[in-house]
Amino acid sequence: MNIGITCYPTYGGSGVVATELGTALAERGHSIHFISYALPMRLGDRFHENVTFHEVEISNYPLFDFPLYTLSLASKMVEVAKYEKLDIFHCHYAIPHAASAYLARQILGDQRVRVITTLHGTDITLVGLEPGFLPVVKFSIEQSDGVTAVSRFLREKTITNYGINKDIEVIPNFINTEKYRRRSDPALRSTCAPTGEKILVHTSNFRAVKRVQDVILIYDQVRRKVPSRLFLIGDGPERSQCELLARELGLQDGVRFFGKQIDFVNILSIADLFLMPSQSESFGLSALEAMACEVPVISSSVGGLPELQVHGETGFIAEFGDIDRMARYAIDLLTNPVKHKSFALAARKRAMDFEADKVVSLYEQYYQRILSASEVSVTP
Ligand code: GMT
Repeated sequence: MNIGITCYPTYGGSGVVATELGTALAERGHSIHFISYALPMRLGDRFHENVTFHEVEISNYPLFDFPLYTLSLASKMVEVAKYEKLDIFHCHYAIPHAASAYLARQILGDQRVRVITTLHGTDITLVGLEPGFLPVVKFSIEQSDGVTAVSRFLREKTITNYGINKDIEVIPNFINTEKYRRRSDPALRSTCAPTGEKILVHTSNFRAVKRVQDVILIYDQVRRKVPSRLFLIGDGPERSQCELLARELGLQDGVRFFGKQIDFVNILSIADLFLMPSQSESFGLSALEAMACEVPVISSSVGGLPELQVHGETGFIAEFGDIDRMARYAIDLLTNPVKHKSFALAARKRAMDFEADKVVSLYEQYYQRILSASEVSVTP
């Protein structure tokens, strides 16, 4: 198939899923065309024979106070679809990609490119609900030929929040368990935790919904009982506040802010616990990455997290905001080596349920289903 994939190229789960999906499909022989305003972050480190990147240029004519990305993207989609004979536009994150794809499909007319929209999270639970976006989000989801959501939670939210009467296929996020696996590195471990401290990790885009301040407050309780260090990976609007909080609590020796990192399997491989106290999380891809590296997860109970991790087996789940309970769970696991080991192995086992190969096949089958439902011939 010839597939155009549009996603945010920046640090974030939806872009990671789109990029990993595209490269996996390319390895299966499909022709993949990424269409975005910059090279997707995880695409830059590899060359793929069947992958092409098409950059959307945004006009900055002085009349336009605001960049008209939605239109520039639609025009680029039309161009790529014509020249590359695309069968499908696969949009990751509805805003504004699904609207651009709708426009492009209308312009293309007879070429009948199918639009598939994958909903990832705040496009439905937060931003999409703003009055300035809602009618367009609802319309472009309804007009998509196929819609997928990364969890059952997100499918239900889409149906109830928008009153959408449309089949939404749940296709969960996935992980390459060969790449994401624990690799013992005693040298790194002793550099990062020289006196044998336990290592707690959190990775995110440091947006308010991730509650990174809660991560620091949990750690503040943990380190009183268990010698430990906290590693924070990622960056975003809350980072300065978090650095300030860590300093105010006198934690600067125990907390390390690594900033954005592309490949952090080595850090996950020396971690003892992953913290995800989010206020909103439709799936929790970074928790899955940790689980694949045998790191138990302490998380909130929001959104799709209970569909991913099993309370009392792969980690623990607590009410969002219940810092004390999360800290107690963390201390319990960090002070019980036998229990910790069994949770670590269960986390890895659970992660295998989301193995990339299986889930990429689900997407492939879904593409075929959408194409055949609309009686279109597929290019090989
Ligand atoms: O929805 C967002 O704010 C951004 C998006 C992203 O690009 O990281 O995150 C969502 O998509 C991820 C990949 O499907 C999920 O793992 C995250 O749970 C989800 N974030 C939220 O729901 C807050």
